[in-house]
Parts: sequence; structure tokens; C-alpha cells
Amino acid sequence: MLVAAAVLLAFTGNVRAEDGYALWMRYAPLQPALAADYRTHLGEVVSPDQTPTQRAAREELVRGLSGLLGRAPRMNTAAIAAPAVVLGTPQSSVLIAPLRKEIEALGDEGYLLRHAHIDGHTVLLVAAPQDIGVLYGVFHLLRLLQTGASLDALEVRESPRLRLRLLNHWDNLDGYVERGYAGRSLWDWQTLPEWRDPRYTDYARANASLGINGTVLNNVNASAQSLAPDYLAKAAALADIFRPYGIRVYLSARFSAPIELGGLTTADPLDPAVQRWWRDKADEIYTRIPDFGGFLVKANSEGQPGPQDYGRSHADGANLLAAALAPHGGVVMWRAFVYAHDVPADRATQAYTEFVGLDGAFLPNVIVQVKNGPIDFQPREPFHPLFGAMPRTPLMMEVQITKEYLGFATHLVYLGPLYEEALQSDTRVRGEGATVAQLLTGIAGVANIGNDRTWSGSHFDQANWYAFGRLAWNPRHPSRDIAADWAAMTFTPSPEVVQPIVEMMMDSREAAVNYMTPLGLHHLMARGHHYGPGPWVDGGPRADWTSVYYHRADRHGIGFDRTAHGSNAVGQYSPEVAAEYEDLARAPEPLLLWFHHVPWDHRMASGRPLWDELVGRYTQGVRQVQGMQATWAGLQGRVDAQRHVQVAAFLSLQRREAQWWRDASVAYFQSVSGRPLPAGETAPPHPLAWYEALQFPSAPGDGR
Ligand code: GCV
Repeated sequence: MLVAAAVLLAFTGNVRAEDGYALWMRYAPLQPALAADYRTHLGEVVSPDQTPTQRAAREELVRGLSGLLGRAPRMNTAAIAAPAVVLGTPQSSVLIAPLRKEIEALGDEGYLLRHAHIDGHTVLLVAAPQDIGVLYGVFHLLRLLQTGASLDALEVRESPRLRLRLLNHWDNLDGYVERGYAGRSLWDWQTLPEWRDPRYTDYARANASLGINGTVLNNVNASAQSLAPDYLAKAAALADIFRPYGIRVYLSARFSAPIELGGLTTADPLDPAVQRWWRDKADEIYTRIPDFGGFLVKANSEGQPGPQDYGRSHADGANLLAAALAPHGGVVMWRAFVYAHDVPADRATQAYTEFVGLDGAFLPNVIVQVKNGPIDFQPREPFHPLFGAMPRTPLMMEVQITKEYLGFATHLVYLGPLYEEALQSDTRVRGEGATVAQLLTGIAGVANIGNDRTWSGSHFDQANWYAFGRLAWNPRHPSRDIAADWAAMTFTPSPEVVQPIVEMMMDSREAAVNYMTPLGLHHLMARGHHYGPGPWVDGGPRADWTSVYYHRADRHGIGFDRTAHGSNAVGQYSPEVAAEYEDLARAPEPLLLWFHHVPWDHRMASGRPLWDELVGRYTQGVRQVQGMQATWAGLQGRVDAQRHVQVAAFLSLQRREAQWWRDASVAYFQSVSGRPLPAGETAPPHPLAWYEALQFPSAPGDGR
């Protein structure tokens, strides 16, 4: 009852001021007629409450129904006295036990929603083989109500397509979040394990609502301290909070921890003392966290220690940790994000070269974690060539939810289409073809979560967490539909609001590509912090951390020749894909300059020369943001003022920065191409030197 009263107080109308804390779980009152209709189906809740997960499911349903329908449902534990929602598993509910066979076919995390007739009443079953499936089913039901869906003839059977659906937090132990734009870390390591902030439970609820089933608590640029006893006690407290919500805790492991924590003189994976140290450490972790998920490792990449320091391979390193975890059922997620500045080969080719020969050399509980594209979370990349190239190795795909390269938290860029594009890329490796999604064991998203009241640093960045989770559950779900669900749940289910918001979201990623890196350009952001344009970035410690390395623009043309005449990155794809990328006439225009160095007067699909097209795309990106501003302005009064004002302010910031991107990029590329601006295009208001001189030493999120 208390929960219901609190929810009602918080959400008495669609346009009441809101600060975003409730995410997509606002449970704001529905239109009275709709609420009355739902109440006829859902008057009672019949549910077990013996386990923490059963209680979580029941509480969530009560919270949701109370808020959405305006009154708390009657609670019941067994018999049916009215139209009811019946929750349970074949073990926990006699009402559900007869469906055992059918339900068990759904797998450990699946669930079923269906009407049935029991004791003369129509009931809605939320049934699953395990408690966690019931919780997932409750969230599904609440989503249907929040989006105003019909419950007639309801028949939902769901099972996740990917086994591992994880967030990766790049959170340091001092609370700093690398590439984080949403405040400081959610984990208050100082006050753990004693203080269990209720926010940790809300974090778990939000993830469970999407089916996310694991979280890596600490940065891949890891401190060995995360594995020290005091920090394990803190991680164990979080694991206890998350467990009822089906979320396992994982840790990033620093490869040199046996030296730093164990006092050994080496971390060589073939050294027996090192092997013993990791075995003992795994045993210690499992005594504290019995369902510990395993380790995530960044090794021999960007200065991190690894097996190659001892002349060993990535497989030697991964297998060392995997052997220690195997007796407990843990996994190692070994990242393939490796590239070295002293290797002359194109950076885009290095991970493949390093890993492809190791296919089959990993222990069964190793999963190689590969970024969606071969460089680094750019606004657009082709899919990573390792997908499809390691048939004997389980693979996870890693995407960024935080927007390191897409305008941080202040640019409205919905990443659903980016994830969808990566997941649906056809690797053409199995004759008839296989999408990247079909080849995956799991997926990891670099979290955009911090202690900001909105969780994600802006209202619209919540949609990226949401879309990641929904696609992790079902990689085939259209990102447009996910956007529509999110908008309905986050603002209001009214189509006059949802539709324009969805249009805006669906256009937003392409807008960012246009004003930052059109036509396959990539890595043109300012050095280090990656805030704003820096196409002129050159020199410094590593060529592959400069922009000129990637765009290769000169008087004659622009783009990175990755064909057989160039770096031959195309040769790492299956023959059909390679043939398409290799051929200037067939390469997809959105990836043109990723694969080809193209003369400025090359004729584009529009009929315009490349130079004109490039400038036009930059200008188009700015126009798209203006369009988003106009759409949002039209929603004033239909969205609560508190959120409307902040989104409007961020859009105006985005508009200003899109213009900055456009002007700085046009000024720079014009200085290289020496070409006049196409007719109708406005000259940048400042000379190139003005843009180049801008400095942002305090930009957020930089690595350190
Ligand atoms: C955690 C990019 C980012 C780094 C990040 C790295 C990685 O290079 O800029 O901050 O480090 O990717 O994924 O390991």
C-alpha cells in the first residue's frame, strides 16, 4: 500500500514535472477508460512470495498496477476469486504446475503470458520455468500496459536469443568513470559493503526490466585492487542486491595482479606460481560470491599488461584465468580490442591478424569479446571482420552505450539503429549467410550510467540503455519499435507524442554521422577527450591516434584505401563481402571513405562530385538537428516542463556543436582540397586556425 501511495503521489498526470529518475518504469496513471478496461482483467494478483525473486516480481507488479491503474490490486496467494494475474513456476504454483512441460521448453530465462480459465474466472498467467522468468514476464506485462497494448487474445512466449547480456562499467575505484558523461560512478566503494544504497536496487530493477543478466563493475583499464579482499567484500554486497534480479556480478581483472597483489615476480601465464595464485583467487571470490560470473580482460592493449609481456599468446593468457574459473562455472571474456603503434599495419586489421589464428585454442569457458567495428565505436563502422572468422570460438559483441564519439550525453543520438545495423550485418560466411547476431554467444554494452539523477546524463540517453537491453534480449527486434516503446513508457503512450519522438530518434544517428563523419570518415574527433572536431589532429606519440591517419585527405582526394591495393583490410572479410567492399562502384556509399581513397570529383549516387557531397552532408547534419529542435518545440505542453526544458536546452547545445563540427570540418577539408564551396553553401564564419586553436582541457570522461 505504501508503495502504491508513493507512486500515486509521484505520478498524478502525464505532464507533471519529472526528473527522469524513474526511467521507463514510471507507471504513470493511464487514461481512465484504458485503466478501467485493464482493471477488469487484472483485479487480483495471485503469486508466491517465498524467494527474493518471487517477492521482487510481486512487488514490481503491485507497484506497476497501482501506478498505472490508480489502485492497488488485491493480493492473493492461492485461490482465484476474481479476474487475476497469476504468477509462478511449475514448482511455486499449483495453478501453473499443469503447464510444466510446455513451460520448461522456454529455457531457464524464458516466460509465457497467456489467458486461462481457472475456477470460473479468466486469469492472465505469467508463467516461467524459473522465478527469474516470472520477473521478466511481469516487466513484459507492465510494458504492454504502459504502451496501451490490448490484452485480448494475449499469447506471448519469450526466451532470450543471447546467453550473456552484460553491461560493462568503465568505473574506477575512486568514482571516476572513463568515457562517462553521467556524473560519477554509481558504486560508492567507500561506503560499501555496509551502506546498500536503495539506488542499487533500482539499477537492478531497470536492468531486469530489459533482461540484462550481468554487470562488470569496474573499468577494463583495471586496478588490481578490485581483486583485493576488501573490494571483493564490497562487490559481494552488490552481488547480493542484484541476485534476486537475475544479475550476476563480473570483474575486470588486471593481468599483472599476481605481481601487484600477490607479491610474485612474474605474471607469466605458464608459471606454476602464477597459475596457483589465480586458482586461489578464484576460490576466494567464489566463497564470497557463489554465482560470480567471471572476468573481463583487456590485455596488451593501450598499455595494459598481458601475456605478450612474457612472449605468450592471448590464448595462453585467457586460458590461465579460464582454468581457475572453470571449476566454479565462471567465464573469461577476453577482449580482442588490440592494436599496437609499433606495428605498421592498418589499425583496422590488427585485431583480426592477432586473433584469427587462435581460433580453437581457447578453453571452452573463454569468450572473445569483439567491438562492433574494427576501429573504436565510431558513428559508423563496418562490422568487425572477426565475426564469422572464428567458428570454433564463442564470441561476444561489445558496443558503446556511452557516447564517447557521438556527442557525449548532450547530443540526442539514439543508438538503436547503430546496434541494429551491426547485429544485422550479413557476414556471408555460411553459404546462405549469417548475420553477426546469429554468430554471437553474448553482447556487452559499455554503460552510460552514473550518479546523475537521470542515470545517463540526459533524458534521451536513457533510450540507449533501454535499446541495448531490448536488443540483447532479441537482436532481431526493430529499433524503431523499441524507440516507440521507450517513448511511450518514458513520456506518454499518446501517439501524437510518441510518433514525432520516434521520428526524431530514428533520424538522430544519421544526423550525427552527417555532421561528424559522413560517407565512411572516422576518428576525426579532437585528441584525447574526443570532444568536438579535430580533423587536423596530427603528430604526437602514435599515428593511429591522429585524424590524418584515418582520412588521408590530400589535394586529389580523401579516404583510407583498404582495398587490395591499399591495406587490404577488405581481404579479412568473406569473399562475397570483400568483393563488394573492394569495388568502388559497389561499396556502400555510407562506408565509401572507410574502404576507398576517392578523387574529389568522383561522381556520387546523387550525381554530385564527392567534394560537393561531403560539404552537403555536413550541412545536412546541421539541418537535421534543426528539424529535431522544431519537432521537440512542437511537443511543449505535452511533455512535462521539467524534462521538456532540459531536452530543449541540450538540443540547442547540439545545434551549436553540430554547426561547429560542420564549419570546422569544411574549413579544414577545404584547406586540403583547395576547392571552392559548392553553390549555396555558407562559408565557415572563422578561419581554420580559429577552430584549431580551441582547447578543452577539462572536457569530461577522458581516459587517465
Ligand atoms: C577503456 C577507447 C577509449 C578508451 C577505452 C578503450 C577500450 O580507446 O578511448 O577510453 O579504454 O577504447 O575500449 O579499451
